[in-house]
Amino acid sequence: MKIEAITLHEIQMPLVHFFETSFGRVQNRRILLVHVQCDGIAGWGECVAGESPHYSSEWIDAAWLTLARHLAPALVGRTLSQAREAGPLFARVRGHRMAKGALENALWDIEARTKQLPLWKLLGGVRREIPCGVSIGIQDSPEQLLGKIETELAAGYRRIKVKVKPGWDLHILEKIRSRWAGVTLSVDANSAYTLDEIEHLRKFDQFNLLMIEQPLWNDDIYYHARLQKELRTSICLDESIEQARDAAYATEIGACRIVNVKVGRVGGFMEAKRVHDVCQAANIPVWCGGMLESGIGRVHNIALSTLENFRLPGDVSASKRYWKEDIIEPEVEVSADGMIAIRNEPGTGYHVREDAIEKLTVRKDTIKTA
Ligand code: OSB
Ligand code: MG
Repeated sequence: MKIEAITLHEIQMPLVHFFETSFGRVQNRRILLVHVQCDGIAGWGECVAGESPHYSSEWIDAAWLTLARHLAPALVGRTLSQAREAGPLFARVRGHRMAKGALENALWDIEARTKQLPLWKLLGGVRREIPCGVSIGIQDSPEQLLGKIETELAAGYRRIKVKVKPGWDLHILEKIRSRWAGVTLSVDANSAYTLDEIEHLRKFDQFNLLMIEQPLWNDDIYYHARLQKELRTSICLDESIEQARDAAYATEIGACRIVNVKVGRVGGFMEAKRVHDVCQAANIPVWCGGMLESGIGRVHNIALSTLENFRLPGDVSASKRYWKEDIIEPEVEVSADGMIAIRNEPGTGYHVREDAIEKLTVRKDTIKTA
């Protein structure tokens, strides 16, 4: 793979419904896509950084500059035989994992199609279908939330996750459980609590939750281990797992019993596979998280979810939950029993609608050899 040019695109797409977490609400997504041109074959990647540095320190405008000034120049003009060789070329740049992941994943896409292999197989996947859950944000009222849950259960989703924060937690869970005593239910706090609130967090135990995701600080592992000892509910770490070493440390000290893997958060497929492997060896199940991706990031999440230790339903759901019209063809669809069937064509198995991307693009920058 001789890398000839890298083009950054910012596209803007409104979400079908706003998405609110403990750190804020988003309605209009700004999405950074990378297009990598190799000799004869091109690939796409999505940088999952948000509109603001609230989920993590990364955000779209910082990722754009990091890609344009540092990461893309480290790749253009080089010849790689495998996508996994990209990581070491980025090593001089600290952090900026979502930016790195976007480029590395585009290279995996290219490598798969060059080898005429489905991406899921190249990654080492084993599943031919994957179970799907939904992540439902904080709503304007409890009634609105219950209405959303009803819709998603009717659509077949196998796990409901609701966002929580102080003031939108126990009373909401009571309402959900009194209507649906048996559904598989999780909560995600996105770091909204502190260790002083242990008595409050203990009250979550009565709701028979599959997990509580990232209750404490985004960069903490140690205090989550303290909290896990006090709770019956399993803790799942999201924000604080940025690399395989974090997963090793977290599982070793008992900071969680489940890990959320987001390919962007850990810097690309290679590190995501390492996180997966570390957790598998520690007998900790993982699942694939989501970042309100367009179709490009979404189908990468689907491919990753075919790895063996992705044992729980992911936040990988149908295109139409997010977008009036997605930028891939076909769109991602979920069956009535809450599964996504894995396509078997070379690459992702989905076609990127470049005409649609051009129409949605609000800025563009190409980096190539001088
Ligand atoms: O914490 O999992 C999270 C979206 C943006 C930022 C952080 C998170 C989320 C989600 C949405 O929960 C998952 C999805 O893409 O549906
Ligand atoms: Mg989360």
